[in-house]
Amino acid sequence: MTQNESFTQEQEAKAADSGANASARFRERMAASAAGGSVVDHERVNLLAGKAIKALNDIVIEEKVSYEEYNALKAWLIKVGEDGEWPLFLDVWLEHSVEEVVNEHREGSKGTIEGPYYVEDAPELPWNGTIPMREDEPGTPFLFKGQVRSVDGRPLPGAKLELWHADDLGFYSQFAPGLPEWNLRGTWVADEEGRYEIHTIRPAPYQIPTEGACGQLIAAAGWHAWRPAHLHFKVRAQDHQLITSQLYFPGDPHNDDDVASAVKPELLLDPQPNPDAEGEMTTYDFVLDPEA
Ligand code: MBD
Ligand code: FE
Repeated sequence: MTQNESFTQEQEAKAADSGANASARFRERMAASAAGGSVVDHERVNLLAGKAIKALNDIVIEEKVSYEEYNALKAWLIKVGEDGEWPLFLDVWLEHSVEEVVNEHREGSKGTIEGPYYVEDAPELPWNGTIPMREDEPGTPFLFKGQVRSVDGRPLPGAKLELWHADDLGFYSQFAPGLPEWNLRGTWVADEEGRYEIHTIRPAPYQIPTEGACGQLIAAAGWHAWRPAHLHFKVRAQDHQLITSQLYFPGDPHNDDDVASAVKPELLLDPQPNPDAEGEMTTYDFVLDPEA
């Protein structure tokens, strides 16, 4: 049994905040980028909204949906908004398809979804820095090292790697309360050969909040709420396309049935005992495509 399966009520309440906080943070980011809702032209809205509405109507007709079911849907959709869980819902059940089509032609490293818990401007650290964490941060020490290169093999000096991940109980700073602001979030600047050496801890498997609307859907459908343990990355270098990715640990029971469908075989790490220090280490190189 992992720690997540023995959640206390207090921990459940903390997890519930995470979904709602993601809504507020997303709204702020959209306001800052001025992209909120006005950038998609009429023709595409007509096409996409039209197709989405038709797909739902087809389901109603094919499956002979009852008024009880229709009203249950209406009540649930209202609750998703009230609980602030639209970012959670969309990132868990839709973002993976967007990521797939947008990055279809990439030659470099695979990416995957960003999810709801990214925060810009995490503290900058040297190429071999230790992630901000609490003095008594629980978890196995984890050394993650590698190199950022272009698809032609050229190292990319000064590349920036942002890493964010959950703590040993599955909580993200700035979304669950009671954690230092930048806990387990940082930005590493690669050295003159594009190399980095990140000192952190291994994250725990993660259960999406179960007490809100998304959890209600999962329970009602008889699904599960688990994501495998994962590290989130954004990697950028001059004149190259940004990669948003996640990396996973072999043997995690949820690598094959991630609730967010965001695991790819290329994203599995191979951690080994660290011969020079306590804990584990692994290497992983990021290969970036040049800007289109
Ligand atoms: C996460 O930590 C996450 O990465 C995704 C995709 C959805 C919910 C929580
Ligand atoms: Fe995550």
